[in-house]
Amino acid sequence: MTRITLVQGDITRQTADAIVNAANSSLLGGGGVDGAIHRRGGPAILEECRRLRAGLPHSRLRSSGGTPIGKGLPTGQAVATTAGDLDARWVIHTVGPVHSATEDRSELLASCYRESLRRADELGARTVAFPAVSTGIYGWPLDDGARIAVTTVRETDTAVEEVRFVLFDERAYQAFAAWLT
Ligand code: AR6
Repeated sequence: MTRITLVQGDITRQTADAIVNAANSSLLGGGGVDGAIHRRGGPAILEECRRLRAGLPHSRLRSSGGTPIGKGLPTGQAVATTAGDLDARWVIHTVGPVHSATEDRSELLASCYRESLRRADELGARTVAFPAVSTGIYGWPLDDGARIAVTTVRETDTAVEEVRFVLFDERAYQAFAAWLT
């Protein structure tokens, strides 16, 4: 049985086997959790992201000049790297969907949690810290993001013993707590 716990705070201050990053397809960093992880985790994470990126398949999409674009990790998937200077063994980078008012992308958000746990199982991670994927820059409403996070983890068959949601502020913490009662 996977235990689900909640903590309010900065995910880069956590001790866990794996810390999940709310990344983007480029895997080259950004703001929010992603920026914080690369800042505190140091350059080793970005170095490995670059190597991983080089091995990812090119999209068939081409720019007008014929150069492939859209290369990167598809939304809903997850890859693992070193955790650099963070107090963890791995960072699992997952790409959440940008929220859309016209298209239901819930399945992609659920996939982020499932795929991250699958990577965690492959690595043998027993404690995994997650942020509230997509609920920041990607605009997913917090309550719905919390619902998808909690129900997906509950429904996923995994050897991970503790899934810890690390919520940045009181509002996010309460949104998750509401789905755990
Ligand atoms: N610890 C825990 N939670 C945090 C932290 C932190 N240090 N910082 C922010 N949050 P976001 P997204 C919360 O924007 O919505 C990046 O540029 C935040 O309040 O980090 O998936 C990437 O490169 C929110 O609830 O991720 C992508 O381009 C949640 O973490 C894009 O942002 C997620 O916010 C991804 O956007």
